[in-house]
Amino acid sequence: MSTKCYVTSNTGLLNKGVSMVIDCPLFNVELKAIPEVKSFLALFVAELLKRDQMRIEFESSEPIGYTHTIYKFHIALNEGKYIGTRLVLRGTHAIRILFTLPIGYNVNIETPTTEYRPEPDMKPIVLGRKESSNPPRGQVYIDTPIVYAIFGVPSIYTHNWALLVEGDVEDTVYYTIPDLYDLGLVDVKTDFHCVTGWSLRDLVFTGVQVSRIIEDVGPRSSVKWVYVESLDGYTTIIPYDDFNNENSIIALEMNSKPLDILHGYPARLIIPHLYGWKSAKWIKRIVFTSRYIDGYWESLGYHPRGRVDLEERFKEH
Ligand SMILES: Nc1nc2c(c(=O)[nH]1)N[C@H]1C(S)=C(S)[C@@H](COP(=O)(O)O)O[C@H]1N2
Ligand SMILES: [Mo]
Repeated sequence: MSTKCYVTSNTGLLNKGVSMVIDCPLFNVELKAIPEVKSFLALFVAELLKRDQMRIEFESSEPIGYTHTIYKFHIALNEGKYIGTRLVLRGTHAIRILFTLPIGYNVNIETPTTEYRPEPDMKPIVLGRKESSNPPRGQVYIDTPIVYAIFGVPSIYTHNWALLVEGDVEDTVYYTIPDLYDLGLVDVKTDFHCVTGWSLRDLVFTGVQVSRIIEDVGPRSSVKWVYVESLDGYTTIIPYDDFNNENSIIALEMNSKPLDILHGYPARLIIPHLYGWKSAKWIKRIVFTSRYIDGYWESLGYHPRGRVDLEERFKEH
């Protein structure tokens, strides 16, 4: 059972009462039914957390696309606290297991742990998809947008809102809303794909091409990643080459109107060829960096890049 696990933490997790995530890739573990899932979990937990008196409670299962499923369990601790467990399956194969440890609970992990450090994948980027009435693999088109706000909708004070762009750059720049309009806007007509399996067709976003911002700040040649922080505490990370795509924009409008507050007003990222969780809403800070850092969903096992055409839903090792 011994495997190498990653340990990660960030303020988004802390907001959720989680002090750290232990994320363990699994290889060739076939589980055909829930009882098998549960007994596998019990074994794994006994090994990793050195606890054998445990109550494991099933919480829910969630399909992710057609091929993946997340099974969520609780391992009950004292005082109503619990260790959250997410078992990620592709078909009948368990590919990762993640534990979310509550604040104030310490474990001695005897399994070797390390930090997740992917190299950005340099496979050429496909620009958009050819016109097709079929959604990408594992996705279904729906008609009405679903709003996601994992930390709730933040309060926005437009008069003192500014977007800070910094990191390994020649010039740090703050943009107010008028500053962004002054840079000139472009329209991007695109489908939008949430990793959980829903897609929206033909949305029109209007905003500033990120290449304009890149011209302004001048990222250094060491830059490989772009880390994004939002007003609600949400974070995500994008490979620099995917960020710097001609279809990537800092969107201010959707379907010819200023963004609705629920969809990220005053500004959100739109990176059409990546799953929706990379398109952070209510953005406040963009950091160019040579170093990979997990954002919120990446710390819960989701892919460092998230390309839709390659179905990059979860981390692969
Ligand atoms: N700040 C912030 N940005 C976010 C999220 C969020 O919870 N907070 N959810 C992400 C996810 S998972 C998706 S699919 C899209 C959904 O965009 P929508 O709410 O405009 O439909 O926003 C992304 N950006
Ligand atoms: Mo999503």
